[in-house]
Amino acid sequence: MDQLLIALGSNLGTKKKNLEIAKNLIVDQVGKILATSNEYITEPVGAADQKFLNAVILIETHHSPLECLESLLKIEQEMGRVRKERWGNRNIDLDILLWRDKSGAAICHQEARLTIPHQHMHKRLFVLDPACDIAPEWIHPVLHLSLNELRLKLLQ
Ligand code: A4P
Ligand code: MG
Repeated sequence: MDQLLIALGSNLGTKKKNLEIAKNLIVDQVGKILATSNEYITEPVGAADQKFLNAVILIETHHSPLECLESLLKIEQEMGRVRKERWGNRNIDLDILLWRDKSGAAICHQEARLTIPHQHMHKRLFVLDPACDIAPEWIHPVLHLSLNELRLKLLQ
């Protein structure tokens, strides 16, 4: 089966609960969770002004990258709709970071609605810290460095 890394982030509402709900929906709609990182409280990067809770999970799936993206967008929408009425903001972000086919080869995907590897992942400690908990040796197929090497570069 194919494997993928998914980054989860929440900065609104009950953040820990949001990650739990998202993980349960991912199990229902995308595939089995093989590994879960620690959860990190992180300073907001960019426009957001509230701290985030970030994590990364390793999933195995029968679905294609685009099918998984559709499921993740649907989950965001399902969760967002509830929050929207209450908080007027989105409370969950689900991004596909990296993809491996059944032979373990890294798969790249390049189009407007889906870019794999995720285009900002190598610049973000809030992604690389949790990713390195569970997949430090995975290679970024464009930069040809492991996630651990990318993380160390950012820490320099
Ligand atoms: N899309 C393309 N490639 C992908 C991919 N690999 N995975 C498209 C998921 N989606 C992908 O995403 C917009 C569109 O990107 C999707 O419709 C999909 O077709 P979005 O999640 O709706 O929009 P967004 O959240 O505004 O953009 P993005 O890029 O996910 O936001 P960022 O840049 O990730 O910023 N600070 C901390 N500490 N922790 C965080 O988690 N997150 C953000 C969100 C800002 N600051 C943060 C954090
Ligand atoms: Mg996103």
